[in-house]
Amino acid sequence: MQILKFKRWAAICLFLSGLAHAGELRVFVKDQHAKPVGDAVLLLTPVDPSKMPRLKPKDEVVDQIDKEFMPYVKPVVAGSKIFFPNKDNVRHHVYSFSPTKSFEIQLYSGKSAAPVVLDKPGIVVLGCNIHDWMLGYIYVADTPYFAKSKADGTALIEGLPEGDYQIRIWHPGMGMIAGETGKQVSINDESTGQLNWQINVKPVTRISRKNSSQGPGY
Ligand SMILES: [Cu+2]
Repeated sequence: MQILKFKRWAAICLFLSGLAHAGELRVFVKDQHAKPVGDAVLLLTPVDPSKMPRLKPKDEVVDQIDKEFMPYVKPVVAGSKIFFPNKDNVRHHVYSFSPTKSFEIQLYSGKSAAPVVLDKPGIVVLGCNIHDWMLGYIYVADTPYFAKSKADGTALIEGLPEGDYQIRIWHPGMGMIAGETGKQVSINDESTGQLNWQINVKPVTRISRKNSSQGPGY
């Protein structure tokens, strides 16, 4: 009886400590030339499907600034509402023809448009009918455990309960595949896991059109 009580107490302590300290994983993303890769999305899925928490959709923002989508790559959890505020003093006509979600919205300067709900996991490619160079990506994740790599190639996925995870990576230079998989990681509450990942990406050239020659109104 005494042992049983102790075990239950130990189990409660373990549960509480699990809540207090979640694990984290730092991933270093490099390309085929060993250069750091920014804008890569890292996603972790518990190997045991019963450990997958319910997704909590959020309100997210993809801005239009200087005739570009900001950020260029935006990972969001499935079900999230995406707002497209227009910070430019010109009009934009944002569209997606992606199977994940197809939509078109007219964005007038200073007016807010209705948000778009992205409930299906996958990739949404954003374009603009007025500025044909404008290109952006929304990665709609089917897991709450994700992060995007910074320009130095590092991504930190936080708030991970201890356990085993399948990890995926996606980058615009990998095209429309859902992500490269195959790696499994074990997360420990007490330490930060480290993982190096080298991916093959096609070069993505982005030219700033901040001072585009097109006149006002465009
Ligand atoms: Cu535009």
